Amino acid sequence: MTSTTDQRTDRLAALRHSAYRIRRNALDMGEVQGQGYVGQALGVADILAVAYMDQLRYRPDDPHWEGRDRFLLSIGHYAIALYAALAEAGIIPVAELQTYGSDGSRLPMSGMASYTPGMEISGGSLGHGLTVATGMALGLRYRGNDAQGSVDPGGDDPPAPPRIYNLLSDGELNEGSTWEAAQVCAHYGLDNVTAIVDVNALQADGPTADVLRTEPITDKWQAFGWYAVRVDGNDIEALVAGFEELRAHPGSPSVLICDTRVGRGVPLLETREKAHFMRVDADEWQIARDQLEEGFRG
Ligand SMILES: Cc1ncc(C[n+]2csc(CCOP(=O)(O)OP(=O)(O)O)c2C)c(N)n1
Ligand SMILES: [Mg+2]
Repeated sequence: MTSTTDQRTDRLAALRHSAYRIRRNALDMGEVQGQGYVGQALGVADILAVAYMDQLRYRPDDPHWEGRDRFLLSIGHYAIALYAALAEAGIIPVAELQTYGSDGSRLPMSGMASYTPGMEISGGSLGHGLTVATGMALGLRYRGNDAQGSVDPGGDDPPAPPRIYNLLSDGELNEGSTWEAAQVCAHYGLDNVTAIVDVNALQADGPTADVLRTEPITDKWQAFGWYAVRVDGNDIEALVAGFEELRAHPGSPSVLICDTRVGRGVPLLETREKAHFMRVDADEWQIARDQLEEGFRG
């Protein structure tokens, strides 16, 4: 018989493999365009692996299922990361990633809800994700979400109300609208809202610490009435534990603050100077894939 420890070890190993494939998917898409927000995608791959392959409830063949957890990507420029995860989750075919950013593709370079299955909102105007999450959570509450929307009649999902997740960036902590939404969530005790902050310490104009200081991030969320946990966002085990801790906390919204590294898993890209939007030479993509595989296989 398999012990609980063995099961957890297997679960973490499967998630590490998913994170590897998400990174692979992102590199493959990056190669199609020769450039893009590849560094961010590599940085959040572990978060997305744990979210999509361990935490979120959804039906891959029915992206609009009422009982699904909603994952809102307010950072429209991170679309490449989400596509990589949606492919890993079986919501879009892996082969379709080759159309990334091309005319007529369902996978535009900035996230568009009307184009892509599983893309809940059109992000890109930074600072709006948490405001939409707040409205969705209130809407679900007023609709009596737990009675109507969340029970999966055909499946064996537990009948819990849908959760709303918002992945936001450290740059979005500079937006007043983020903090307005944070106040509203806390005021209404929206404990089905979970914010996930990608603290990659970077923005388009340079390091976040130079553009507009956001620290101490945990203290700020706590002061706004949120249950806040900060983890190494590139540590699968810490992420799983963090999500579990948030889930077990009722009565207030919760936030997982994730410190990540841009380009994580590909040394060639971890050390790029212009990391916000990367141009990668044609012959470097295979080097990147090789480095990724080498790091994963250990
Ligand atoms: C409201 C708004 N202001 C400015 C921009 C332009 N912009 C696009 S990405 C970006 C950087 C924001 O920081 P972050 O998301 O942390 O960047 P990254 O980690 O991807 O480098 C900015 C300022 C925008 N999209 N929306
Ligand atoms: Mg950033």
